[in-house]
Amino acid sequence: MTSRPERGLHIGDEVSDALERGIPVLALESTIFTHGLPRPRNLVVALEAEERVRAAGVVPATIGVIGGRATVGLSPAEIQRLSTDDGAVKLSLRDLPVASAKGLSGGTTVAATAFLASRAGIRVFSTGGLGGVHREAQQTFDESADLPTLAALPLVVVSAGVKSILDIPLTLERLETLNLTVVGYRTTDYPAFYIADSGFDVEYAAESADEIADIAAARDALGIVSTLLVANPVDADRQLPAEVHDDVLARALAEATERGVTGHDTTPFLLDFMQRETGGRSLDVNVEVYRGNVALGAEIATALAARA
Ligand code: PSU
Ligand code: MN
Repeated sequence: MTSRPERGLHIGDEVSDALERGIPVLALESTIFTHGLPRPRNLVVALEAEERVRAAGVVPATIGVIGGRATVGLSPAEIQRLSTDDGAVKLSLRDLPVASAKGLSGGTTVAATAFLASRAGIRVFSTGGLGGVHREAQQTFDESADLPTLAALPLVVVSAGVKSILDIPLTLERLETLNLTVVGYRTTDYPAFYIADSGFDVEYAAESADEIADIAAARDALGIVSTLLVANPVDADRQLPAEVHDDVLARALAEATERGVTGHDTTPFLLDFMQRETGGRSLDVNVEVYRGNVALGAEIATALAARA
């Protein structure tokens, strides 16, 4: 028999050992560095995130697909390989079977990462911004698979809300429909990734990682299977200035329409445009936001592991 690519989930040794021993683990996605951030900063950011997690006494599990193998806990060499691979594809949940059978490599979106993390038994996942409902979704039906996927998984996911490239009020409506619990971290202002306050509110704030762990534990005790979303805003003094943000966003949206960008290309296109047109300023904010989410995710993973 010829050898076939590995079909199931591969869990790295360090992650599998940590899960067995009850050491906290934090999942991290890979689309952020295959399709969200430009080279060479993408690799720096991905490796730095892992370092930060480790410094907090938590084991990082960066998730992605290498040569068809869905991997929970990529090695630094695998992260490097993915971050420089021109053939790396953007893999949402529905793409995983094809990637696996065809031996493709790629970055996993929030939806795919969350699914694989959950299959491995990981409970906390930090990302930058979630996918959500795109502007004009009333016509295009473009709503990220992140939302329904997270609605069916028992995770805690830390993000800085959704980017203002999306329709934020429509996204908040869908979070409600899908039974996704949302808490702001020390605020009820819902953040819009580059900016601390989108102008829209959530109902509840949580004041600490411990309180977030309490809410997750209460959810589990009630038998509710749905992700707890933690919206963690960037510090107001580090956000993208409002004038810069509004100007570049308007131009990004116009350019996407003009070029007819649709479907899964939309998010990477808009992010890339924002980065180029702000001369890297939005990139600095992006990195800052991600650092904050990784740090909070590590604290939550620790708080949850302490009560197991
Ligand atoms: N939002 C960001 N940065 C990103 C993404 C979203 O601010 O890099 C990525 C995430 O991996 C997310 C995916 O899961 O884009 C959503 O893509 P889509 O809208 O095609 O579902
Ligand atoms: Mn989409």
